[in-house]
Amino acid sequence: MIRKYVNIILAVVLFSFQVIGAGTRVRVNQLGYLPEAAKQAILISESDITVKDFTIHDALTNEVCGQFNTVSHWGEFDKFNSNYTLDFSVFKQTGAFYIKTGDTYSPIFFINKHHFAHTTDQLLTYLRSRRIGNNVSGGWWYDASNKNRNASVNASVTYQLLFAYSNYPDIFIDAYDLQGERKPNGIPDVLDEANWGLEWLSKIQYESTPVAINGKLVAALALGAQVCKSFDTAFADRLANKAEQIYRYAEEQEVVEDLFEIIEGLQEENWRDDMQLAATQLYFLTYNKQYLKDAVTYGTSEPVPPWLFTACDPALRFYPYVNWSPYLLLQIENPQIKKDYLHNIMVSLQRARLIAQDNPFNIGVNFSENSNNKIIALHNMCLIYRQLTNDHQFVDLEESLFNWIFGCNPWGISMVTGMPDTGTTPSHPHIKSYIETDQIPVGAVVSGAVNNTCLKDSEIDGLSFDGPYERHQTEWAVYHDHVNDHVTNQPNIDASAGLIQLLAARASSVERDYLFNYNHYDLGGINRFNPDQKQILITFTAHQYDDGFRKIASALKKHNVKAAFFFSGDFLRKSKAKRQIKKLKSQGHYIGPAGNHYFQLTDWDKSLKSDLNKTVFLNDLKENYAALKKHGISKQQAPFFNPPFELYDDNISFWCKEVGIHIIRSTPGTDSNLDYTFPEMREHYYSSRDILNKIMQVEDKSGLNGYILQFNYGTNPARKDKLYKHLENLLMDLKREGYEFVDIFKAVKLR
Ligand SMILES: [Ca+2]
Ligand SMILES: [Ca+2]
Repeated sequence: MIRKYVNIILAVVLFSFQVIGAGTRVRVNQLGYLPEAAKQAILISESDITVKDFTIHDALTNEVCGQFNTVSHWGEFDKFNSNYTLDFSVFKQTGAFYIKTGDTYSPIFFINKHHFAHTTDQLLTYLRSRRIGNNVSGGWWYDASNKNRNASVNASVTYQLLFAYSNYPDIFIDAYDLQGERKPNGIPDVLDEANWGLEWLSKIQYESTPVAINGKLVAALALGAQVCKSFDTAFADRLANKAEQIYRYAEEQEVVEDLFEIIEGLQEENWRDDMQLAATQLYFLTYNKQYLKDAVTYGTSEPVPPWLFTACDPALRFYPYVNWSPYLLLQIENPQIKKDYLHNIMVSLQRARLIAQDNPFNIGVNFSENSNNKIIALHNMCLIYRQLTNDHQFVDLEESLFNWIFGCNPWGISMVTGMPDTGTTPSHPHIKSYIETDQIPVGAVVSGAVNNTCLKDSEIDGLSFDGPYERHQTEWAVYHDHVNDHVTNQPNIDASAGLIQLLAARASSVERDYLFNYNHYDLGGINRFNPDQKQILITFTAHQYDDGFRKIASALKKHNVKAAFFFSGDFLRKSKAKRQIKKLKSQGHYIGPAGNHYFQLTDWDKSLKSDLNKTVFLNDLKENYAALKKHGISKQQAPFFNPPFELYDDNISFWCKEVGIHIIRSTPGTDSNLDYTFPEMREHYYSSRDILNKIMQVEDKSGLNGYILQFNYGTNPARKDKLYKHLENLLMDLKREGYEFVDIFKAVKLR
């Protein structure tokens, strides 16, 4: 017994005396981790420190959710004297969390696969916002700071969209049409966007276009023909003919250009990679053996991506950053070709791993221009390799590259504007819309960090920058969130297109049913769910009164309805609440928070109460969760919050989102929640008959699909005509009309 006691004291002493020095930061992937994935955070410190363990806490309640000693010391790196990897792969809870070690805290991060469900839509929205011209004469996507046409980048973006779709056809939604209008057209939006690219690319004067671009045109058009076949045969045929026509021209062209090697003014110096992909896509389109032969011949000159073997290559010297041909050829039934390409891919990824071993962030690229494009490209190479071979040896590299993009980097910044909306993201990007109007579009990937040596003599060399990120610059990697830095902080569409593939892979782990968010939102709170389903969610709220308990519980039981109950902290602390909540829990109902003291959060005009701020609000909510905990209900089980009087604003929704909570309220229009009124309120009084009639009127007129009907759990004794006495009949009537009553998780599909 004594020994055990001593051990406990030692453990406490060790933990509390763990000294964390100045300039210590824990970097995480702020967008989030998949529950089943490998999960790592990186600790960097300018001081010489020892880290042995860390804890993971719920972002709102601060409760310890896990304690870990899975810490590995990386050693010194550049100006950071201490670097550690904190591994929490075994932690699979879902929600919003932070890491704490000593007195250092990480930013908040999320673990939840559904977090990835709609990220590709956001990136497509960004691309849509880059459209210019029209698709009759040929519209294109422009990049960050000028509206020039760039056929090379447009072809690569188009190809990447088509490639992402062909790998993950099920995850893309249909909310927009070809013109980019918000109108579903039966075609996944990623293909509408690809179509925008294909229209222009198919009209380009290829006779006056360099071979490197013509190769890209062929690859995009041929893949477009393959993918679009099932949507529009005529369009697909047109693309296929054009692809072969350009290919025949480009084949002749290469012989001439080979003598000159690099055309004046063209930044890109490799073209056989483009012709290899062109030939490969034509082979998969036509199964003409000559194309396969061509692909193999072109491939011999560039077996691996050159940028993995160079230090300071200019942005587009080796473009595009991934040549998918080797990965596609891995799939054909020819043992020699298979083996050759497998070797080449392994050489590329092993080279990347060697680079990654030299830095604590495990990043396998050299920091030359457009490093984020390369990081995303390498990630996608690891991913596709793993999927094709089932060899998982590069999965750590894959996750580290993904983590870097979303904040696991020296600066702790996500490299994508506005993603996640709760995170630290570029706030001064070098992009025209921000420079001219202060607007930052969501989903723009900035070009990324560059090695200090490569920056020498660049246009930003010699400019002085200040701000919180400067402390984290190293010789290895320099990044400025500054509008004047067009080298590291200028978004580019190529990287955003590549990121679609990355996020599509994560989104594909989400069940199809959950991919499409049909919820309706008001000020960031859910006020209706899928209107295409004949389903209703029944909710109750309680603070002061509980007289409805018996009737409500029995009506719900009788009709086997799983409802959602929102209780204030004051209610939960009452002694009689215990028995009621036990019963409701045993019947399978959801029980969640309604505000600790049920204080009004905003005025009726939705302006925030003057004494309310984020800390006050979150502390109040925390107290409500503490009261729920006493009834054995954790925050994890209760992520939906129904604000007092259903009053809230955008700020409150955002604060909730940051700590992993969703606001939900009733669907306006049925007056169901007016059952608290009593006759003394005169013209503001609503009898049960009034309310029930109104509900059935709405049903009759437009249906109640996806409606959230909210009632009061108890009401003022002055109201004698209690609506809950009619609940059983109401449920029966609605059932008779064909409605299904669903529980809150099934209704809003956010978990
Ligand atoms: Ca569409
Ligand atoms: Ca090229």
